[in-house]
Amino acid sequence: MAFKEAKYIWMNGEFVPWKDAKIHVLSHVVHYGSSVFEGIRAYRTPKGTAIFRLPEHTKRLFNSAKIYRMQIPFTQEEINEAIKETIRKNELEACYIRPVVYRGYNSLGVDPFPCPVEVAIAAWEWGKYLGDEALEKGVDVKVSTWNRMAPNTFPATAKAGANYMNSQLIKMEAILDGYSEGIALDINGWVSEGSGENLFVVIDEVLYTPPLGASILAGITRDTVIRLAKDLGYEVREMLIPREFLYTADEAFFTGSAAEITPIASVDMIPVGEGKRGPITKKLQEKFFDIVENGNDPYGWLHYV
Ligand code: PPE
Repeated sequence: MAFKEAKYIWMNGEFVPWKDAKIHVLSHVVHYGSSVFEGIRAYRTPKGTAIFRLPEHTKRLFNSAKIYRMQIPFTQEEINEAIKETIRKNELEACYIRPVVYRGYNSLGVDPFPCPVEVAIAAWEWGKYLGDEALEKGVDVKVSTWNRMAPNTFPATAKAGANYMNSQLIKMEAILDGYSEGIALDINGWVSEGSGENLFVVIDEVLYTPPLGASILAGITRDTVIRLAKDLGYEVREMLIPREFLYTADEAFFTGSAAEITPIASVDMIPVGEGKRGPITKKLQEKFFDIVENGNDPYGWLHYV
């Protein structure tokens, strides 16, 4: 999906034209993967453009940076404001927002400390992550032959660029094998997550999702769905999920800022439930989209630009 380019990108406190938002090829990040980032959506609501759970995303960005000893030269409030300003400056309504913090240009060698920590914020219009029909029909996925990274190797709760080398292995294998997405197991064989999504299964009206200890990103959409499901009266269990639950579940779905709530129709060619979006998945989607698109937000999750 080629970019739908916007006009400006915020770089270290200033707006530069989209085409000029460049870094040197010898920047530390290019060689050693030294970046952390966020993926956030803004929605068009009757009361104007609103960013979904902005402070939570910015906080996670700062935590990711903290884990990697990157000192962000801005406050969280400044980044929140810069994100809003990026949307205004580009005159965007519904859009995807990508803040990235990276080690820039000074010298090479693994030691990152001599390289400056830089920040960029881009926003652009981005359609449905797993295809236009995915939200209604669901996607066909496979369990990846690649595992998610082991604990104490690449910290999974840091949203670091380098983690996405593992995600790319999962995603490329899935695509080349004819699937939309892959589900990775952790190194102990428990269900972990998709290449860019968290995962839930529904069995007998109970929702199950892997715990943070299963090498997952602490997804903000995951947190959102847990809250919505509980408020709808469903039980939610965060627990280690055996692979075979994917085959016997009544329903399964992915969550993510980009993927939103995407039903899983089949896993390894075995239909999940009836092989289409299930009723609880649909109910959760309706609740979610009523908040982000109609602005019915009792949770205070929308931040108007
Ligand atoms: N796990 C992974 C590995 C992941 O990348 C994401 C988001 C999630 C879980 C869900 O987290 P959250 O967005 O907070 O609910 N993936 C982002 C990047 C996707 C991409 O292709 O780039 C996203 O959804 O923005």
